[in-house]
Amino acid sequence: MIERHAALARLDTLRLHLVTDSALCGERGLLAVVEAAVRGGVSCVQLREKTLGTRAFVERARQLKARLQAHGVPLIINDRVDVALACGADGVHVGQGDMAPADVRRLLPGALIGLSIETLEQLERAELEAVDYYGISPVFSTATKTDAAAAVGLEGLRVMRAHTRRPLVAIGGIAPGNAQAVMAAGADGLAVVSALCMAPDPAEVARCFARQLHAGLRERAASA
Ligand code: TZP
Ligand code: MG
Repeated sequence: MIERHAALARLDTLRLHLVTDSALCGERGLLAVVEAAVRGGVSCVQLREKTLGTRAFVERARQLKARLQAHGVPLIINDRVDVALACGADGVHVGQGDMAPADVRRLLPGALIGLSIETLEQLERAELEAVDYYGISPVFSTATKTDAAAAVGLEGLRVMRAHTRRPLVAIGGIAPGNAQAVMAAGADGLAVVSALCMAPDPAEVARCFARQLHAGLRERAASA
């Protein structure tokens, strides 16, 4: 029973990720966008910095960790286990070419570990690894990640759902208009970059995502 409660708590955490892109946040800055998105219901934040030097990355991660801790929202670091260790992050998200999940687990035994999955073969291999959730990537085409793989679409997501019991977090082209369909197709959570970072009102857009996401979960439960 305790394990089931832990699993449910983890699902709540994974529901709505804000994945950051500081350039897309514009002049108001990353922290203001994060604060607003958290007010609107974002359940975790993944700090993704592709160009920042290591020292600046750690400083930003520490700052963000302090803000998020005050709201009880976990911080996940994209790619960089060293940065996660330095700032005391709650998790790490790695891609297929990053540190292997088993090594991340050795370095950060208690961390939430996410792994990007682009194909069914990758998913089948990952089932043997110590991973907490899969980032299904990309579900739709996106201009935000220029080297993203081919989009798997809703059908690809359904196929992946049928192959694993692990939580699936959909990323790539996720917007309020498709959030319900993505959840109904089998996602357990949504990870969003541009629709939140570029939103004039990130709190309102996060609320909208939360409504659509729960509608998708109800739709899935009704058809089960
Ligand atoms: N990984 C796969 S797609 C993507 C990442 C980081 C970018 C998603 O950005 P957006 O703006 O939500 O489509
Ligand atoms: Mg990566």
